[in-house]
Amino acid sequence: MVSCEKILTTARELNVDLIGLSGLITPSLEEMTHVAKEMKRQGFSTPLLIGGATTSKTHTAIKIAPSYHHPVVHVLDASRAVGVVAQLINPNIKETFAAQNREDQSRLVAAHLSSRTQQSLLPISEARARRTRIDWRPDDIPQTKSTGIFTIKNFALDQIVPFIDWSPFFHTWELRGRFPAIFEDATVGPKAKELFNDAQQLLSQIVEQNLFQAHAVYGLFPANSVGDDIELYTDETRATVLRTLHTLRQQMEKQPSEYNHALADFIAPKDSGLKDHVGLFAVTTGHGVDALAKEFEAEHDDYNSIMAKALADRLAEALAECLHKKIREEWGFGMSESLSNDDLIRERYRGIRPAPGYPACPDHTEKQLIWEILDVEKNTGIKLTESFAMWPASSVSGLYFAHPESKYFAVGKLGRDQVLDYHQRKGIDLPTIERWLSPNLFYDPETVNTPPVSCSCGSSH
Ligand code: B12
Repeated sequence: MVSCEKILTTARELNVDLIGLSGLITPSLEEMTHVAKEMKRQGFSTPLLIGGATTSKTHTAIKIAPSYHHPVVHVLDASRAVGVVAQLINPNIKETFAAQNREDQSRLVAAHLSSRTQQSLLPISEARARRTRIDWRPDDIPQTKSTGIFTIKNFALDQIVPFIDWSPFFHTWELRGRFPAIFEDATVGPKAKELFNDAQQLLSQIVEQNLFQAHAVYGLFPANSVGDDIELYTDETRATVLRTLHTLRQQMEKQPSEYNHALADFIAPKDSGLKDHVGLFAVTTGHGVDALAKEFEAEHDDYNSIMAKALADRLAEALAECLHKKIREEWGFGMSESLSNDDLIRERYRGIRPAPGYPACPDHTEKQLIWEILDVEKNTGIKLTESFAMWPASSVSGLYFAHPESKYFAVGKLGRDQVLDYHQRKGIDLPTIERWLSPNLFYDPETVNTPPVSCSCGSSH
């Protein structure tokens, strides 16, 4: 979320020893390569550290390190940064460390290339022939009470709290374990308890004083699938397409009894004649978080600043869960549910809630459609940045599917045949879509050596 220019200007001004980049979602990966290229162009020699949920040693070796001629080091865990930094700034050992890092990265590149030649993907036509087999029965297609767009401003925070999944809260603080069993852990138990108590105290203050504002917008739309796309209609006559969502299909080779899933498989096909629906949503609990975090920072209280942000993230996920429950009820099939909070956290309910960026729909640009259809910025104040991150950070957006057989899966690697087809379906030029899908591509767009395929967009690629 910080521009390359700002990072590099600040680094020069402060004459820093190292630059560290952190990437939460896929678009950050491309941005990191851009920063590395800029560092080379501007003649930097500062080592570059890479970390964050979406980064990996292999990606760093293949995509980022070749763009910069000084050490680029992937650090899995912030607690290991101290050891790495100590070696990178020690004049006696930094050369040896850098050489070892380069050697490790060459090995990773070689391993990656050889694993790619050993794997193969199904042609997209074959993967489509192996789409999820669903016996489309009218009884499995719930009819909704109401379709359209609904906005909830200032959702009561105390109603969201019971939906919090606390396990990821401990991960933020680098404590591994499931809540509440984590309290019994001999090593991390006492620390976890202390953190939890502090969190409860701050959370009560946030709820009582309404320090965060929670907003949500959601919509249920008449929808049918057409191939790998999902058409949303303006009304139940289904005569006019409102917008089309695009899904990506698994192309990995599987056992004959297994299917190659795409999310579109879970919506009734248009030619089935069944009147299916799909839900879209965006929620935030992030308004007010920066102000509170800054108050703590002004008092040099980093602990509570991080605590405030961690609580806001938990509330955002909890609001998505709470809204999902409400939508299952509006959709009819949720009325008979009697699930505990633990059942909700373990997703023991009918239907799924995939979000653009998650493994079942790795294309972050699909968020743009959600923004346009639900008028998300106007209705909730959540902005979509150029790299499709959401601001405030504590925000979640995604889709709701109701079919009992809908499930989560990972799309995995994509062949060029599917990407060519996808760029046409979305109407986004090929290099742009390849950039967004870069971590999922099974080929290197820069060195693609397959014969040009003539594409019905009019050009040959
Ligand atoms: C918490 C979380 C959230 C929270 C908070 C997000 C935020 N404000 O930061 C909420 C619920 C709001 C959220 C939302 C979303 N999320 Co989320 N989220 C996570 C989750 C579960 C944990 C991330 C986290 O905070 N971990 C704790 C911190 C401490 O760990 P960390 O970030 O990995 O950092 C550690 C190391 O990596 C390292 N490190 C990190 N940076 C750096 C930098 C340097 C220099 C160094 C040395 C080390 C270092 O040190 C840290 C401590 O060890 C991950 C899954 C996961 N298990 O990682 C998904 C995940 C990051 N989210 C994901 C996605 C897709 C999203 C959404 C786009 C979904 C959506 N459509 O709504 C949104 C995006 C939000 C936005 N603002 O744009 C995906 C990203 C996948 C991708 N390829 O893009 C993940 C990986 C889940 C998944 N498996 O698909 N998310």
